[in-house]
Amino acid sequence: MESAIKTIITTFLGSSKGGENLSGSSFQKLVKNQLGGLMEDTNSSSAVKEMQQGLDENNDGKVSFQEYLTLIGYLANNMSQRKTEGNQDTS
Ligand SMILES: [Ca+2]
Repeated sequence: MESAIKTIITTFLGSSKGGENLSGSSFQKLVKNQLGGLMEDTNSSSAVKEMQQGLDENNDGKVSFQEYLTLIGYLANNMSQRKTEGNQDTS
């Protein structure tokens, strides 16, 4: 559990180069490289951009750590629902 939380943080900081926000292109790269197995359309720049706009609560064009956690929470929720339904995801 601790290592999972650390991974969430280091993945963000690695992509933001230690900054507080991910730029649009950093977010594209993170989603494509790290979340391709969990999400569809990660190779579509326009789909990822749309997702980024959905997460961008303060509309500054960047993804803050808080906004990034919204995505993680959404993905975790999705995965948990799939497991509850009995469709075990082998990835
Ligand atoms: Ca933002």
